[in-house]
Amino acid sequence: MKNRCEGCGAKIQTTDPNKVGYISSDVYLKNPDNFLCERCFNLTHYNQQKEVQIDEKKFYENIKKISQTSALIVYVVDGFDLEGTFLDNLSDLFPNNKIIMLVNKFDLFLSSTKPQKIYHYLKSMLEDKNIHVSSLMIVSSKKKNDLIRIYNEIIRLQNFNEDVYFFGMTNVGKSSLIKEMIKVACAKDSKLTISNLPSTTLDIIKIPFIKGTYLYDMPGIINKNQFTYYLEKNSLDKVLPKKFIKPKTFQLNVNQTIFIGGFAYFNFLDGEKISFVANFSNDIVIHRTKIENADSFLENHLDDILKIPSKEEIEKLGELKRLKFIINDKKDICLSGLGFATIHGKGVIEVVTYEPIKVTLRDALL
Ligand SMILES: Nc1nc2c(ncn2[C@@H]2O[C@H](COP(=O)(O)OP(=O)(O)OP(=O)(O)O)[C@@H](O)[C@H]2O)c(=O)[nH]1
Ligand SMILES: [Mg+2]
Repeated sequence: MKNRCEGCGAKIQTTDPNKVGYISSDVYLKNPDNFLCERCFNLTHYNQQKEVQIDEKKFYENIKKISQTSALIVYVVDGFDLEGTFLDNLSDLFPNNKIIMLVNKFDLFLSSTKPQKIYHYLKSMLEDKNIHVSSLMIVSSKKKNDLIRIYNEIIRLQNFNEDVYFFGMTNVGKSSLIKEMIKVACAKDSKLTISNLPSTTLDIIKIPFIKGTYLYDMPGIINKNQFTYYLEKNSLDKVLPKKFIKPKTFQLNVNQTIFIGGFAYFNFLDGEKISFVANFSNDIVIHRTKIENADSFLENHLDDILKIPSKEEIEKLGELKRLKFIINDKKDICLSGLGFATIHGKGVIEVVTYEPIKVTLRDALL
């Protein structure tokens, strides 16, 4: 019996349907060359999910081992959640390895967006945090040219014998990048499972690359500060955009509120008229109302207007928190795993969202 699922890397077993790597013995005996576990089969064909646990201790032991080799690290972040998927401790994890940093999902930005803006923003973020990478690229796993550029960069930096590890938080697109890159650049197919469910890849998957070296797809680091961690399939399908995001602009007066579905609301507490640009998935309802109605609005109109998240998801998200931001120029307020609002003007904004969610203020990216 080959012992790993080629979709998620879990150890294949035929005994417990509730544990990872399960294939029924019937299916296994009928087709012993099919090395997709039941969960990957369902994710690929029906997009059904089953809750899983990653073995974090083993994950960090693996990182330690990799950091003691001269492997090349391809570190992936999500361009639409830069702050939420950026790892401040990257240099501690891989102090001696060469690192290619990929900012993925650039296709979600309007076609007029200049990649240089994101490039310069990240360059200074890396400098501020004293993190050194060998190269920084703005890419999309959906763009053939980008996949070839990534391949060429790997070849340029990979010395004789060195393996390549794709690393980053869950859902940033590591498996998609590997799968598409080897298809385009090496004409090879892989069975890697891709889904919008966090923790699709469960264990390290080894894929033959060039000149006897290997590419490794790693499980993503779990991020409990991101909305996606708390969402089920229906909401994930709406929150994670499949195509580019159409920014929605509002002119806001003081004492008005903007709801981002039932995920968060922005109260405009003080200041002169501001412009508010919502950069969130096109399937999330953006709704304006009066501040005086805001707190009750969430409770009263979750089902008929705001739609998502569901009551069960809200229960998992826990208590609401309130954060005040003073805006005096052009700033983004980012909600991890959801998107960001760009605010032009001067004023005080209160963001109300759930306790675990990371909220960051930055100079406007675009
Ligand atoms: N728009 C867009 N979506 C992408 C891109 N790359 C990946 N995705 C989507 O992002 C989601 C996660 O992709 P995966 O490749 O499974 O991500 P991962 O980093 O391997 O995730 P884990 O295995 O959970 O750590 C899927 O819904 C993909 O279709 C991209 O370049 N653009
Ligand atoms: Mg994966």
